[in-house]
Amino acid sequence: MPPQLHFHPEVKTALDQGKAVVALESTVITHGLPAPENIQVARAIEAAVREQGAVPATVAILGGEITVGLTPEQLVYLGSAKNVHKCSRRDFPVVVARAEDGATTVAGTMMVAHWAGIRVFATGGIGGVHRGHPFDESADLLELGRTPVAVVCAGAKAILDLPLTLEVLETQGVPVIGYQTNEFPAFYSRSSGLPLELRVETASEIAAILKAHDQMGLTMGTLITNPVPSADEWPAVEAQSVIEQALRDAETDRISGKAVTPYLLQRVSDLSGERSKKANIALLLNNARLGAQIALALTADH
Ligand code: PSU
Ligand code: MN
Repeated sequence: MPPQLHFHPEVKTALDQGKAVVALESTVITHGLPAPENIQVARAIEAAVREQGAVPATVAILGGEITVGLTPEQLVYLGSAKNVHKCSRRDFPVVVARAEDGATTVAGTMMVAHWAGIRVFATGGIGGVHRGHPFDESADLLELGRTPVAVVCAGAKAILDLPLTLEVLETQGVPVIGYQTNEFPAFYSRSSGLPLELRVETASEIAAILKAHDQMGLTMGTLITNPVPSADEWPAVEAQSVIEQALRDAETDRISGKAVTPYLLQRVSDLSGERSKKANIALLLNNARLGAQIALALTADH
């Protein structure tokens, strides 16, 4: 375990006692949702984990310390601070050495969850392969190939190339599980038209798959895809034109590197307002609940 890892006492106790803990990311707070609502949403996600009987562990880097489980004050600080680095795998050494602040992406949060001994992580959407830029492939996909953490998400946003994203996950050896769905969900909408091979109905079936995974000593991650609840869905046909506009704007503004995803998220949010926000918040809470149920199912026979 790296010496820079620091635990919230509640998380530390829960882990020592073998209780259910769910890791949560922080880039969605700093770069994925508009302030000041981002802080309320982050709190609601933690509350959704607690309601199921598990302990939330939001991950971030604060003054160079890798922090597992934030206090309410730390969460407010992170959600309102400027110049918080978006931290994927390659950003960790720099932000830690310079004692700066960082929000962890899916890749970054998986790394920390694994160090901390947290098996389940809930988020909104993973990064993927960018449309029209097949070499712009999120580090999330490679982390899923190398780090044994289960990631609960609502699929990936249609700003991405979803068929290529699924191909990379296959190449990386990552099981992609549909929770009560036959299709890869497209974040705002329940369906992408892309079939999944693997469907499960319950959290305990997922826990059984994770236990078998660990018994074999396998080192890759697992992707659990949980469609947005129907009542909060933003149908793909409606999202389509907004997404295309956001992609054109990114080309015009010559956005590149780690700025691409936050730029597209911001544009989609600006162009669609409440419609996308409602789906975004609903799916985050829905994933937090499922993540907690899986973490609880994993501890069931302890
Ligand atoms: N997709 C979303 N919301 C998000 C992200 C992705 O719908 O907040 C964030 C996550 O933290 C994800 C990161 O890990 O963006 C991916 O960034 P990139 O494509 O640069 O790897
Ligand atoms: Mn990229």
